[in-house]
Amino acid sequence: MTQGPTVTGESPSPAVYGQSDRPPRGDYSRGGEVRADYTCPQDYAAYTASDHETYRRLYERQSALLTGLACDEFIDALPLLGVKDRIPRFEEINDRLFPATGWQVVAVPGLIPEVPFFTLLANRKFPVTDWIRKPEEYEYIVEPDVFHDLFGHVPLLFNPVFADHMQAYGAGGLKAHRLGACEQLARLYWYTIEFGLMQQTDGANPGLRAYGAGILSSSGELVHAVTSDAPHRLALDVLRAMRTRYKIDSYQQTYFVINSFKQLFDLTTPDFTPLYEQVRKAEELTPDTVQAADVVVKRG
Ligand code: HBI
Ligand code: FE
Repeated sequence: MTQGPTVTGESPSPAVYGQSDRPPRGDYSRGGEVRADYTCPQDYAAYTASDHETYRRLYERQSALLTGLACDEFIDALPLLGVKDRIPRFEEINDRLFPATGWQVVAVPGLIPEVPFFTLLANRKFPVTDWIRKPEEYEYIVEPDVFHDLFGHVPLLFNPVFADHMQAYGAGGLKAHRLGACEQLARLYWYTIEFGLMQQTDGANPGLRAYGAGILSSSGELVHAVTSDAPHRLALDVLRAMRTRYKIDSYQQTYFVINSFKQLFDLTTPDFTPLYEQVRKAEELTPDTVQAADVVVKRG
């Protein structure tokens, strides 16, 4: 478990993204157990039998759906998570993850502000929300919970190329914060790490596959993103993705497609400073827009 200064007296405040008319989920006080870096102990004893059952059912349904829809890298890595019949202890995941790629998962009480979020990633620590959705939210939840964070994000942290990409993203996020460009970078994150598709060319069965955690942790969106005729699918262009607004409470209308994690890593390695300037000058695009300059993989 990460050691950090414990916040005494005052607790870190929750992060709120976008407009919201309901209070943020998660307990950010925990009797003073949330540290200044927003990490906290995973309160494993607090999980009920029903919580473990929710995780088990979500894992079972989602893992049965992956063939032909998820990228090979994800399918290969998922078993490395280990536990499937209850909420895992984060330490037991770290026993495997740290030796594999130097990453660790750390517990957080929910969404955290951008700077602590990027700081953790830059240090190869992935913040995982420790609470799980209630049974009545089984099908859909807007905020990340432990199932989204573990099942969706953590398997690819066992992949060395993707693992390096996530650390670089954290470092890039801290720079974006200094440049006042978090919104632009958050859009790229949304359209790649959360909702990215990959055109898989090698392997036994080529085709369009998901690698984004928001897709991989949702049974409805996994089928929609890969097989539906409705959404647009465009080749990833970093500037284009940064110009595109996104919706957090419906299936995406546009997905951006990469060819490989190596390509994603190469596209996102250059200094984004001049790009942020270009994005600021360019017009914002709605999530359903297709432009003449877009490289269209499949028009919706
Ligand atoms: N906090 N716990 C948590 N999980 C996230 O995915 C997350 C966050 N804070 C900020 C954030 N994501 C986004 O703003 C990033 O895209 C920048
Ligand atoms: Fe996520």
